[in-house]
Amino acid sequence: MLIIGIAGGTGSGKTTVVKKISEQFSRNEVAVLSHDSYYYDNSHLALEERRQKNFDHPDSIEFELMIEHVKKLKAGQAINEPVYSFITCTRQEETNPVEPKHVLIIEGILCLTNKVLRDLMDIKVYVDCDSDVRLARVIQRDMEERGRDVEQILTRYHQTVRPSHLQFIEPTKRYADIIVPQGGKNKIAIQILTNHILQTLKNQ
Ligand code: UZR
Ligand code: MG
Repeated sequence: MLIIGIAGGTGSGKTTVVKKISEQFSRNEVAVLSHDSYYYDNSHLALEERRQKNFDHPDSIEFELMIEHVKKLKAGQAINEPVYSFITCTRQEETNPVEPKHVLIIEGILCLTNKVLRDLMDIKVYVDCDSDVRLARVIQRDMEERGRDVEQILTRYHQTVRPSHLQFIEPTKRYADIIVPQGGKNKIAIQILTNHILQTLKNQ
């Protein structure tokens, strides 16, 4: 199994890069694990308290469970990925079954911050994007998909998203084998990555 880690700031285009790579393979070849699914469950807190949490801090993710799942997939076993709601900031009752495939893509803002997880990856990618472009995207997306208004998004951006990006996320660029500028728009980088995956699969 080839394991690829894709990190980068919020709104940098990670999900788009993953989608564009996956589209070039058949469904039974690529599995995707997003670390957004592994946010700790916060149901013991009141909704307002949950929303105050710093979700851009490595401690907000249950890396132990994610690592256990990656190791299982690598060993050829299926896992049940948790399902997390950004609206309620809690884990849902249901889980999402993930089967082992030839390629496993792990994506998430903080996925290169954890050494154990990093060491499980064969290729590490950092999707780079200017922070004004990221913020513009996050405003639009969080209003449409994550039930926030502009004021809440900007307050959070200044209080936790930006400082944590600078402290935890941006520095993981140094671990990347490949840095992809302009995220999902970067057709050449996506093609190079896809070709590399195809080549590796062929040689396996
Ligand atoms: P991506 N996040 C939430 O907004 N709510 C949650 O319950 C959990 C996470 C946000 C988080 C981070 N912080 O910037 C973003 N904020 O999800 C990462 N605000 O997700 O990589 O898809 O942008
Ligand atoms: Mg995403």
